[in-house]
Amino acid sequence: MNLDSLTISETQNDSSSITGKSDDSVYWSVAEVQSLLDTPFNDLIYRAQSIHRQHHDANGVQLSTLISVKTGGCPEDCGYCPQAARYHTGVDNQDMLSLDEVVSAAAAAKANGASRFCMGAAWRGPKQRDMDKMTEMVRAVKSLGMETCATLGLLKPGQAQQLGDAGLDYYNHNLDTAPEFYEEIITTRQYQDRLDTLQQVRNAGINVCCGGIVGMGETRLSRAGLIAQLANLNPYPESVPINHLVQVQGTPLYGTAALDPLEFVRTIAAARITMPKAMVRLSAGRQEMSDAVQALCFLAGANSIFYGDKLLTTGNPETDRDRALLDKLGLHAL
Ligand code: SAM
Ligand code: DTB
Ligand code: SF4
Repeated sequence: MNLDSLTISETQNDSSSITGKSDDSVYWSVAEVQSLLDTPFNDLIYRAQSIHRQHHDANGVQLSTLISVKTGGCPEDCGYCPQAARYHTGVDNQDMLSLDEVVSAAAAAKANGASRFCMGAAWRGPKQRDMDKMTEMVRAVKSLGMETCATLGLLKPGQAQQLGDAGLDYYNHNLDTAPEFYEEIITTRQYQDRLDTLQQVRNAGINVCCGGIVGMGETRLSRAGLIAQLANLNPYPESVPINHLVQVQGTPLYGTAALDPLEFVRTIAAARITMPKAMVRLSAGRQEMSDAVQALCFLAGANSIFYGDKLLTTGNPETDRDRALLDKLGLHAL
């Protein structure tokens, strides 16, 4: 670690008030993020909530609905993923959905109150024939008046631009975890490949949606490493999904020791403090979370969720349960 830069960066931290750094381009060392995660819980949540209120509607939650446009049979080896062909998880492979199927799902999501529709595909990355279908889907969903998002894996040069030209608002591509833990989870693509795809998305003028997964057996230091990587992207992502590992039988990570839910809440708070203006999404894993833990996540600065009965292949809380939770907390959809 470079102690000089740590000192400078900490000085920036010290000079700020309890509400933290407000300069968007500020650098966060892993040590600084770890010291955030080490903060007494009440102090951490207070600081996160204070920053949250400076930049966002304190009681607003953005709703994104997911659809898997191409399911299973993926050649990659992501250790958490039920869609990797090499693991036997019981996911039925499904060819690409038709345009009609996608448009009616998007219209239903809109009618339910979602503002963004995110299309996911179990690919290493899209081939050109896939791109033709994807751009058609993006155009059609956009014309319903929804925000569009896609998560299709690694992009080759030119592909981000094609998606942008079709009206794609956000591209989701996660760093997943800290660089030093990454190779224990995925070997078929490198961390740098992900950073390259994110850069292409930026260059094409598309908003970046990038986050990770916690509960994969990583240390608190690795959670700090993930948050620092995200926060130091320049600029940091507009949208930051924090996923809790959904353990799926047949994947290598099935049976990983459970993470203390309060560690998850701390991770959300660190994301909020280090990326004040981002939408921080309480993402996969909500079905297994109590209302109380989710409420703490909103208090810690989460202001977006995946909304709809299914994520890609696994379950998400029923929309009725989510409506009841939002009502109970006095939260409204953005
Ligand atoms: N195939 C593309 C890719 O990997 O970029 C897009 C879809 S992939 C399923 C999108 C993200 O979903 C992954 O990067 C990972 O962060 C998340 N994810 C997948 N399986 C998960 C699980 N079991 N629990 C939590 N998050 C998961
Ligand atoms: C993200 O960060 N989480 C979503 C979305 N982006 C694509 C996916 C979660 C997938 C959970 C496992 C599944 O349903 O297959
Ligand atoms: Fe494939 Fe994406 Fe799953 Fe990795 S996370 S196995 S790339 S679908």
